[in-house]
Order: sequence, then structure tokens, then C-alpha cells
Amino acid sequence: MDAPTGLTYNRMRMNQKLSGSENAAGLRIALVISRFNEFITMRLLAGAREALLAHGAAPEHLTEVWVPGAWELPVSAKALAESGRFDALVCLGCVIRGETSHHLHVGGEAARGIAQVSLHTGIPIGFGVLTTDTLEQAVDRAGGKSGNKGADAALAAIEMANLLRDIGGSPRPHR
Ligand code: INI
Repeated sequence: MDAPTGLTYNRMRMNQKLSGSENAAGLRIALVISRFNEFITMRLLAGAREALLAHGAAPEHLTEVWVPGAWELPVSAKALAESGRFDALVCLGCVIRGETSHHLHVGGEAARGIAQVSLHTGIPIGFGVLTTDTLEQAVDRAGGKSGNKGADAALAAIEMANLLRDIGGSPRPHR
């Protein structure tokens, strides 16, 4: 049989299925947390920390950065992502509908800004910013009957850090 051509080799590689592991051992992760609606965000943080530690993260590799509100998450995430010190970030916040459209601007720009930071820096960012109509809905998603979105964001960050490292897209080689 002929030796595989480059094309055949590529086809074989295309059939590989890749996904990142949820092993956080050795990963350095920054958690950026909004103080606004702290009653909720502290629960998101607890869920995120618990998930990271349960998946092997070392407590000394976790950095917490508190910011005033969800609006301030993107610029803080940008500085942390560009520092080169972290394999992944987790952004945690809570935007609850108010009487005006203010919450729409805050929530929309937080989401847009965080996505931009992740795309521009190549650092995965778990998105744990709740946008809800009511406080009750937020409670449900911060460790209540709908789970903990902080934990979900943390697990996504771990998985993406490992996946990007494996496919060579991580700007910060795993150490
Ligand atoms: N910040 C939040 O994190 N959640 C909110 O629901 C919210 N609302 O609705 O006002 C909010 N506003 C503050 C904002 O994030 C900034 O901290 C503030 O505007 C100062 O820049």
C-alpha cells in the first residue's frame, strides 16, 4: 500500500474528535466578580470556587478580583487576560431588570465586552453573568433550583483552557 499522502493524513486528522478535559490541575485562573448584587454574586463565586477545587485546581492558583459592577468586568478581564499570568478567566455578575433600560446597556455591554476580550486575547473566559427579570430568578441560578451558573462558567473555562492548549491556540503554554 502506498504511504499516506498529505491529504489522506489530513483527512485522518479531521476525523479526530477533540474536547478539553475538565481537569483544572496546574491551571491558573482569575475570577472577576461584580460587587453589584453581591448577595447573588457571592453565591456564584462560591459555586465557581467549589467547582474549580473539585476539579483539581490549587487554591494558590486562583485569583479573585472584585469590581464595582458588571459594566467594569470587560476592562478588568482585559487587563488580567493581557497580563499573561492566567490560563483562563471566569467573569461573574448579576444584572437584574430595573424600571428603566439601564440594565440592558449594562448587561449587553458586559457580554459584548467579555466576548471581545476573549476573542482578542485568545484567553478563554467563562461567562457567569446572570441577566434576569427578577431577584428570584437570580437566586434560582446562583445555587438554587436551576443550579449554579458560576460553577457552570468555571467548568467551561477549564474545558476551554485545556482544549485551546491541545489545539495549539493558547497564547500561554501550559506549565
Ligand atoms: N451593575 C450590575 O452588575 N448589575 C446591575 O443590575 C446593574 N444595574 O442594573 O444598574 C449594574 N449597574 C452598575 C454598573 O455595572 C456600573 O458599576 C456603574 O454604572 C458604574 O460604572
